[in-house]
Formats: sequence, structure tokens, C-alpha cells
Amino acid sequence: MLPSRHLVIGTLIVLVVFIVGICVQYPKLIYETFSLKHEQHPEIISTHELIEKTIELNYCQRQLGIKRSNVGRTAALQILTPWLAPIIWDGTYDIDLLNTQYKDKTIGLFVFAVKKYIRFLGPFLKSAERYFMVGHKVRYYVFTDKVAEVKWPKMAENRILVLREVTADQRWQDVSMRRMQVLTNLTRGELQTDVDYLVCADVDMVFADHVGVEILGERVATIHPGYFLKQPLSFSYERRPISNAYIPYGDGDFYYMAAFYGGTVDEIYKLSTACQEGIVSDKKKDIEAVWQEESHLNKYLVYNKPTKVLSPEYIWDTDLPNGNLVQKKRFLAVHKNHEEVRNRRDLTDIN
Ligand code: 4GW
Ligand code: MN
Repeated sequence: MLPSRHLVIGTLIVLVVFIVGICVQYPKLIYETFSLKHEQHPEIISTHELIEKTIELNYCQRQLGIKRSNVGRTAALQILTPWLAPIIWDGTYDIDLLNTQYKDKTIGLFVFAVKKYIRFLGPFLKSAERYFMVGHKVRYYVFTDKVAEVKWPKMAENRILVLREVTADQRWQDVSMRRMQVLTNLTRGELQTDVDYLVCADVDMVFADHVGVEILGERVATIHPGYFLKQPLSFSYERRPISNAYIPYGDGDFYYMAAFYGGTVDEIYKLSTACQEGIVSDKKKDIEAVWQEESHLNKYLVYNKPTKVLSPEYIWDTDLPNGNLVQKKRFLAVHKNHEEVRNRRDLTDIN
């Protein structure tokens, strides 16, 4: 016998009332049961997962930025080089963990302030006190021809300034290249015992945000902020085979800027020795690499890959395009008064 129509309708009404009742009573249970994506409760996301999510987010943001600016090559925006060295971007590391790892290390900061560039030393050191390796043992190595003009900065405990006199070369190209020779002597000598890691910097810069132990490694170089989206074929490597800094087309991964690099004392000794030998060998042939010691540095790093690469966060200039892809600008070029102190990219001499 078929059930009567009233019975079927009655049963249906009871069922609907029952389901609606459950939904009202237990909305969360219903949501989680039928939701396609079972999201974790925020409280139970671990720090590790959080870091991974941050990295993913940063990566996506950069990818989006690239799409918007129609750029094809993305290698420099990754967080890993093809030889598996980390590329340091904001959010890719846990600074507390690293601070503990490096807490007993002494870090040297090497800088040249010769002739008119002495004017950059004060702001450079002041900004370093505020942002560079805060809380760690730091030794500044300042080389200048104007020892009497150095204004001693107010320094935190556990930070020391070592001041050394250096002869001022007449040509600015030689001033800049001289740094390699001085570095060779320094890393072969006293730094062997006094310092664990050495960071080498241009003086016409200021620290504008945290720069800490995340940059330390055996051999560390910074991607030139003007080239981080460019193809290797357009890098301004030295292309004349006669120079010791020659890099053939097809070789090379990044264009590094000589304004900020570092490493262990032994590594900087090897690097500066190689660059210095290249410079001397070129001089004997009466030639000079297109970007002086930066060309030799790039040559060395193409064939001795950095163990860590710093993103353009670590050298930036406010005039540069694509700043939206670089959220933290940690080490900034000081805009020079071109009448008083010329930029070497202008290729003009000053005394
Ligand atoms: C052009 O007239 C000059 S002077 C180019 C460099 C000069 C220079 C450089 C100088 O007179 N004194 C000096 O100490 N330097 C050091 O070399 C200083 O540490 C400076 O940051 C570094 C590299 O020179 P730069 O900063 O002018 O190079 P770019 O243009 O690549 O930043
Ligand atoms: Mn500079």
C-alpha cells in the first residue's frame, strides 16, 4: 500500500525542521563538514608554517609585481640561486634564531673614506650604529688620508673603531681599486685573529633599516639594484678578452655591486687577492677593466659562486625603477652633490 500524500508531506516537513535546527545549533560543524577547504584554526599554525607562509606570500607578491611590470626573467627574485645558495629577502629568515647562532662572532666593517669622500663617513658610521649588526661585536676598519678630520661617532658598547691612514691615489679609479690591495693585507694580517666575518662597503651610503647576521656567510655578494631584472647578456661585465676581468657572453648569473659584499676572513683574503692580481695584471697591459674592481669582483664571483646572495634590499638608490618589488630598503646610496663630489659612474676625475 502506498503511504498517503499527507504522510509524505508531514515526514518531509519534520525532516526540514530537523536539518534547519541542526544548522542553527551547530553552524561550525556544518561549515567544517561541507566546506571544501578545511582551514586550520589560526592558533595552531606553528612558527615554522608561519615563516613558510610569509615566504610564499612574499614570493607571490614579487611574481605579481613582475607580471605587472612585464619582466621576463625572474631569477633574481627567487629565494634560491641555481646552485642552491639562499637569496636574502625580507621574511625568508628567523632573525632571533640567527642572532643566537652568531652571538659569539665578531663582525668587521671595512670602509674607505679618502679625499672628499671623508664627508660621507660621519653619516655612514652613525647609521651603522643604528642599524648594522645591533647587539653584536663590531669592529669598524676605516681607511682615510684625513685621519685628523674623522669625527668619532658615539658608539655602543662592544663596538670598536680602528682608524688607519692610507695614501690618497691621484686617480679616483685607483682610490677605488686600492681597496683590494688594502683588504689583502688586512685579511692576511690582524683580521685573522680579530674578526670572524668581514663586510666591505662603499662609504657614500647609509643604513636605513636592519642589516644583521642574516647577511653573514662564507662568501656573500649583493645583486646590483640596477640589474636585478636584467638578462645576463646585458650585464656590464668586462667583455674584452684582453682584460683579466673578462667574462664571456653566456657565463654569469647575476651582476654584483662592489658597494657591499663580505665573507669569512679567509674567503675575503682569497677574493681580494684574486681581484688585486687581476688589477695588477691589467695595469701591466696598460688597460683597466670597465668598472674597475667591480669588474674583477664579478669575474671572481662568476667562477667562485657566492654561498649567499643579498637581494637589492641591501643596496638601493631611491632613483631606481621597480622599487615596488623591493619592500625594505636597508642600505641606501647617498645622493651626491655632483658639483662637489662626482659619482664614479660619471667617469670624471676629482682630487
Ligand atoms: C670620482 O670623481 C670619484 S672620487 C669616484 C670615486 C671616488 C672616491 C671613492 C674617492 O674620492 N674617495 C673614496 O674614498 N672613494 C671610495 O671608493 C669610497 O669608499 C667610495 O664609496 C668607493 C667607491 O667609489 P664610489 O662610491 O664613487 O663608486 P660608485 O659610483 O660605484 O658608488
Ligand atoms: Mn658608492
